[in-house]
Amino acid sequence: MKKITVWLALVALMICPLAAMAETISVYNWGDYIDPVVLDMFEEETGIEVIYETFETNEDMYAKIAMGGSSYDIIIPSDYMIERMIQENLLQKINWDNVPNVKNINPRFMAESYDPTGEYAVPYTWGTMGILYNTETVEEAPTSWQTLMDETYFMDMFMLNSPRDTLAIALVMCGHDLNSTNPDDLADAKALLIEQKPMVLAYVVDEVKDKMIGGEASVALVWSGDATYCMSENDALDYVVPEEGSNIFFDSICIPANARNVAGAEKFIDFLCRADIAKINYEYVGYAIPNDAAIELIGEEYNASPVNNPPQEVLDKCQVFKYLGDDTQLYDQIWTEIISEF
Ligand code: SPD
Repeated sequence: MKKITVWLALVALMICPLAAMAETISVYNWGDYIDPVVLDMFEEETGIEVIYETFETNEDMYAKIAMGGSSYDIIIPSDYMIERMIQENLLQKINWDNVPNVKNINPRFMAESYDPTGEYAVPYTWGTMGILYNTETVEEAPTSWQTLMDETYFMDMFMLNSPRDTLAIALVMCGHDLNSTNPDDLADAKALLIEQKPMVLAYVVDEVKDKMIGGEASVALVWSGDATYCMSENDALDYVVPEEGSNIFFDSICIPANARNVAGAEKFIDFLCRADIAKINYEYVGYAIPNDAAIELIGEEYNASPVNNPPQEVLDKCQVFKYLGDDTQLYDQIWTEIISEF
């Protein structure tokens, strides 16, 4: 018995320091934005353990990183937030020598306006904002954002609990630019969202999917990838980008300036850019991807999706969000007032 105890103690001593030294990377991503199988495969292939956390909006993610108390090796922000984080030195340049699979990314997605030199961000997904609607309860397919002000859908609609997105659509509904920083435009958008608020069942992010699939409301403001997922689960659901135009977004993989395991982060980015992995991930996440090699593997099924392949005339009416500098505070303040208004 004594011998066994000594052996166990020796084995524990040998294992513990090794466990303490095990390589890890910490990943901070949107909810429902990676196939868990992909994380398992990465851990198995590389021996690097992934510590995974999620956020719901760019603003939540930014607040956590800018506060400085936490360190992540990988984050996946959207365009305007990448622009902000580059300006505030919160991101580091990527060493492309360590990410050979970046060759799979279509060059037209690289060096977008938010990362003009193409040094900080690896495009991961892209999409539009639009209206997801239930064809069983919505008589005519919506064509305008004004559907979201239609009293027919009183307490029968969901809006995004995301300041930049929801305010942008309110700006468009008021006939203003979705990147406007004019206080009068924003006052119009605020008034419209306050008028709309009694009709809104809830301001939600990822929860919108189960709720719309379950038929809890007729219409919802959603991102296209979530619409794709919902439509695959409930045949009665359809998606439209209204005729007034919308936002087109690009979510990209970045390495924060204070990352602890840059080499591990680069391996992870390279893994995500691999065609077979990007295909697996696309099939789970549902968002349009910039990875040409993966799209080729997916085949016809990819091009068949009108949600992820909007016609050029729709894309022509969509704009990318810009970082708005100090005016961002005005957005935050207005959003807080809308959400707390009774
Ligand atoms: N389930 C999370 C989806 C994340 C989509 N990002 C959208 C960014 C819009 N600015």
